[in-house]
Amino acid sequence: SPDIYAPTGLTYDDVLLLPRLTDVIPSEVDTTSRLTRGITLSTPLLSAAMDTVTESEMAIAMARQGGMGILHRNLSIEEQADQVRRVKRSESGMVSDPVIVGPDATISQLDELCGQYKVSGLPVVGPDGALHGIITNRDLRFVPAEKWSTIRVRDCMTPRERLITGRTGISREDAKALLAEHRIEKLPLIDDAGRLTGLITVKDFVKTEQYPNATKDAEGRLVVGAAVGYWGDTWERATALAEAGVDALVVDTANGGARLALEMISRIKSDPAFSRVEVIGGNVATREGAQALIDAGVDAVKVGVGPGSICTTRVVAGVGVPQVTAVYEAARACGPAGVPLIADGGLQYSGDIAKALVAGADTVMLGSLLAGCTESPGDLVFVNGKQWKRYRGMGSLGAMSSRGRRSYSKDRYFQADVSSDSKIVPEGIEGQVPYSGSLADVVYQLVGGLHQSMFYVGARTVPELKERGQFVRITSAGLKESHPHDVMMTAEAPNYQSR
Ligand code: RVP
Repeated sequence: SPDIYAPTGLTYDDVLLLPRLTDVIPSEVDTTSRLTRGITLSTPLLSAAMDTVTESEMAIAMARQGGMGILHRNLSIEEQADQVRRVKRSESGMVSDPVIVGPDATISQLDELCGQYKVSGLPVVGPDGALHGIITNRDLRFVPAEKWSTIRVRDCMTPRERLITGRTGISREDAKALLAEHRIEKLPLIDDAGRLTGLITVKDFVKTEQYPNATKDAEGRLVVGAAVGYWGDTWERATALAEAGVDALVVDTANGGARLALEMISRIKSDPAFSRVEVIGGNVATREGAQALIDAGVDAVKVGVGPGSICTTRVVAGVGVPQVTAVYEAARACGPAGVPLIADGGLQYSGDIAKALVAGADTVMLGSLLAGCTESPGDLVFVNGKQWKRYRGMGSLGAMSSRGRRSYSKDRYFQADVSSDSKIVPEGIEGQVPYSGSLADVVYQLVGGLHQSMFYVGARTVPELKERGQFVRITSAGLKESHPHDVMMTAEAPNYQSR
């Protein structure tokens, strides 16, 4: 019989990268990497599908920085699909499916729509699709609030005759010129029959220039992923997300080797309704697990059983593989198959990103490192004069029980059949992380760290890093030496907090 004592498992803190002779400098490296078969990121970072990490605000911020967010699934189907739409509408060369309002809607109804989609004005469109006008903040400036429930959109809008419009298919440059010439902020696009076909806004041009590395789809919209399960209403959820324009679905489970999850992947992959959607499967931690996902047809394999900062799977179930070994093993299946690998969980510092890539990953997924950002869901909490944000495992009691605001994710831990909260066996904890400011600043430090890694290793590109990277195994004395030691820290660095 085979030896039941498998080889040693190593994790990020067990290894360091060897410095190599180099003529690369940090500012000239290129961090572009493949997320899935069909999506490439200029920043190889994903935000975790967790209810204290990724909703639309985080997903928008991640895509702008060249990464991507995965919307969590502790939401109703409608709520989650709505989050997808918010990301897809947030900025693009042109919105092909803009939010609209009917001429007979009241100003109160209009205000609600604007709030819901975070926009400042809407095209007014009749039942036949014809453009009647446009209504923006400016048109409402002199309408007293007490009249909002009775006055109608058609009475305050800028009507069609006074509107500057563009033709369907107008070039970026021409659109920009029209906006500038007429000093307007929104340019509705119409076809020969006068029907609204799209909307271009000044804000989109500004954003495009502000975020040159943003991850966008073929139509210029930000990309977004979303988590789904493997049973119950999963099919309905996946369909609603695809209709809302999601770019990638993550069949999100704590055990990607489960037959039900593998079957869901095959089913989604073989249905033409999902032909434009990338499918990510996980989580696995072995070569065998990765191969099963590849055989099921995934576009990327997600690796990580138990490394998460809030995860207790390894102590509750005694199951898992230290993350560097897990990634290395899974990559032995992913590499030959040409399927990208996502290293999910357990990253504590920017240096862990390069370690993950050298071990065999193409991108990494982050929870605790991003949960403290302004863009993550939840309010700031003050404890002992310091600012924190709540962060909890999706397998924690709070996330899986009815005391959570919503709970649709018990099946991530295969406990969907558990009827009462007292019968839940949690595999995660609830906690808090220090408030860390804007995602842009956090990503700047993370990517900056990766640039430094690539410089030391002498790699201009991620494939070069994977080729040239070599590990040295360290001991606990080596780890102690790696961190600041024998000094009392008197100032906090933006990329180093002692824990
Ligand atoms: P970390 O970045 O170390 O905080 O880990 C985040 C990852 O942990 C998630 O992407 C997910 O794979 C995993 N997770 C989420 N919830 C739980 C749990 O409750 N056990 N684990």
